[in-house]
This record gives sequence, structure tokens and C-alpha cells, in this order.
Amino acid sequence: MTETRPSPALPDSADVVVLGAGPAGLVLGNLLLAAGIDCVVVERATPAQVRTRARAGFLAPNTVRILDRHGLADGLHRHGSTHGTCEFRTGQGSFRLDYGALGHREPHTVYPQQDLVSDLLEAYLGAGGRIRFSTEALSVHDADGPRPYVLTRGADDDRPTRWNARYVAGCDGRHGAARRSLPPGTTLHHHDHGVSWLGLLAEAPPSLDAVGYAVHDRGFAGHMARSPRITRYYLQCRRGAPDNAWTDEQIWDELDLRMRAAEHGPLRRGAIVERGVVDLACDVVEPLRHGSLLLAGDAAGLAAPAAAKGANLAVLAAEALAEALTDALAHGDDAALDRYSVRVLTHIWRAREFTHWMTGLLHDLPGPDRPGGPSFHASLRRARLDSLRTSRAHQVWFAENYVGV
Ligand code: RFL
Repeated sequence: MTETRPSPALPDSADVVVLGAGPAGLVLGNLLLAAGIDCVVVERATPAQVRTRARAGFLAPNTVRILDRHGLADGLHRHGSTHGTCEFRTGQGSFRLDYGALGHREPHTVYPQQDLVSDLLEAYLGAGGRIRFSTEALSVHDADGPRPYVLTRGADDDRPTRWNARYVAGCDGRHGAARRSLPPGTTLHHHDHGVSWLGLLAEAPPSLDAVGYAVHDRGFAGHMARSPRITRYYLQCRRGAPDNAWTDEQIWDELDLRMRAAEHGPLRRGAIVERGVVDLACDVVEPLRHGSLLLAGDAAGLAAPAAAKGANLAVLAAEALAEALTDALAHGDDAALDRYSVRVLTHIWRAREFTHWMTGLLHDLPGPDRPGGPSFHASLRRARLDSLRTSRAHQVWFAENYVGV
């Protein structure tokens, strides 16, 4: 399937071939078009799938600034809402943290990722951007040579198409062709936090006017508003458990228990319209440049969703990569691409550090990360939460890291 506008460029070549039409690929595509750089986006999914995939929802202030800078933020300003409070519910009581009023005094903007992606797609197509849907990138070749190319295959093709490129932007996530095409010996840092979440989308209004983090002996539970009608919930589950291990009613009962409904009142229930298990892990590819192949977004590094960093890093990297590719293609500054890698890796590692801290705050982590056994670790977590509840300096640190990328 193809959704495309007429373009003077050859159908099988582009200065930049962008793999993937998620937040990273579509921000990059829009910015390259605006800079007058010839590009094409290759996307495995259909337009309907791309426009409806519900994932992230919390946009950092820096993400909004980037989208604003490039005229891509109309939808989120019109339909999004701001959000600046966390509520921690623990065995030692509950407390609220108004992070939007601390540190740099900046809240999140809540705007579903699928709406942002739809906006980015409309802007890209409206500006005459080329995109091939239902077309899978198979592999990237000769990234270190003078004539790099990408092999793709559309749903109706009986043989691959070759796309000649000067640069290939790998924005096709953790399991995409860009990662598969990295040269042998590329460093992939990987850390498995050892815990899993059942991620849920409920057709139910939010039950709190805050992000809810429940720290419970039975495991973590989380509450995040998405819209007045839709709420995302997370339930820590046994590693390897299938997503249908619990009925809807068992899920709501467990959520009520961990979110301490007895003290705070029951959650507002509704149909669970989506569920999936996420194993909390993170990884980072280093460097992000391999000749003419550049990585951005989840392809560059996967973030465990505990601190809502993935989509925000994807947008940050896309802007930085658009600048670097423009410097390389329009001004002959090839070293800009090396600087891109160094700059974005700094942000990725800062975000990994905070996510790692947050994951340790919310869970009883198994394995070697647990010094001195379960009771020691549980006491450390209690002390951390107590520090967060009482120390202004700790709260400011949290606020800056929670909304920052
Ligand atoms: P995406 O969004 O995965 O897009 C990649 C695109 O590439 C396509 N693709 C291919 N196309 C062609 N050929 C191939 N071989 C291909 N392989 C894949 C895919 O179809 C897709 O369209 O990556 P991108 O652009 O890097 O964006 C990353 C973000 O989507 C991701 O980090 C976030 O969703 C993570 N995340 C969250 N991030 C936040 O910042 N805030 C949040 O609140 C938040 N919540 C979440 C999340 C991720 C979640 N899951 C599903 C792990 C909640 C959840 C449940």
C-alpha cells in the first residue's frame, strides 16, 4: 500500500531513507523536508495501524518545545492537557509530589502517542513527503561504502526493492532492520530489570488527578491518565505470565488492592480494551553512527517504560539527527554525524540512569541488584520513598529528572 504525493525524485532513491514511521521517523521526515532534503519513509505497518498504536502519553516540556519550534505542536496544544503531580501510595502512607511546581517548574503534556503520530503524518504528507506503507525494510547494505542501499519488500511485492541512499536513518525500533544490519562487534549495552508489567488500557475515566504509583508487597501498580475516557494502568506480573492470565474482574480487584482502594476509594472501572506484557529492560547501542547508517529512537536504545522517556528521547534524537544530516548533506560537514552520536548518547544515558533509579524505587527487584536480600532491599526502598516525601532537595532532583530529557 502506498500513500504518497507526487515527487520529482526517482522512486528508488533518496538522499535519506528513513526506516520506520513512529515518532522518531516522522519528526525526522518532517524536519528533513523543511530543510529541503530529499527523503523517503519506509514503514512496515499500514496507515491505520500507525495512526492507532497506543503507547506513550506523557510528553516532556523539551519535546513540546521541539515540536513547537517546527510547527508540529498544534494538535497537542489543542487537545492535550498539562499534568504535574505524582501520588505515591505505599505501606507507610501516601504522599503527593507536585513536580510541575518544582525544579524548572515545568509539567508534562498528556497527549496520546497515536494522536501525535497522526499529526506528524498529516504534516509530512501535507508537505509533500514520500512514504511507503506496508513495506518492510529487510536490510541495510554497504553502510561503510560509497553506495549504501536498503532492501525493502512491500506486502504485494514478490521480490525486494533496492533503495539507493546517501544516508539511512534507522528509526524502526528495537527489532528493526537497522539494528539487524549493524556491523559485527557493535556494542549493545543491555540490562534486564527482571520485572514485568501487564500494560492495560481501560475505557474508564482516570481515578486520580495524578500519576499514581503504588508500591505494594504484592507488586507495583500504576495509574496514568490518557484522556477523559481512557486510562492506562500497569500491574507488575510474574515474568513469563501470559497477558490473559487474569480476567478483567481479577485485574480490577488486584488494582484496587495494590492502589489501596480501602483507604482511597475504589478505582473507576471500565472495559479493558488492550493488554500486553512488557518485560522491563533497557539497552543502548554505542555509537549511534555506523558509516552512513544512523540510529534514533528505540532503535538507538530501548527504555523501560517506568519513567516515560522513550518517546521523548525519540523526538529529541530526531531533531538532532535532522540538524546533523542537514549539516552533512547541505554543508559537507560529515563530522556533524559523529557529534550527533555523542550528543544524543549523553541524553540517553542520563535518562537510563533515572529510569534505573525509578525502577528500583517502584519494585522489589530480583537478582544481583538486590543487596543483602529482600528485607534489606525493602528497607532501602522505604528509606528512598521517605527521603522523596520529606527532602525538598530530593524532590527538586526528582522533578528535574522526571520531566527532563
Ligand atoms: P516506534 O514508535 O516503535 O516506531 C518504529 C516504527 O518502525 C516500524 N518498523 C519497521 N518499518 C519498516 N521496516 C521494518 N523492518 C520495521 N520494523 C519496525 C514500526 O512499525 C513502527 O511504526 O519507535 P520510535 O519512533 O523510536 O519511538 C519510540 C516510542 O514509540 C517508544 O519509546 C515509547 O512508546 C515508549 N513508551 C513511552 N515513552 C514515553 O516517552 N512516555 C510514555 O508514557 C511511554 N509509555 C511506552 C509507554 C512504551 C510502551 N510499550 C508498548 C513498550 C507505554 C508502553 C506500554
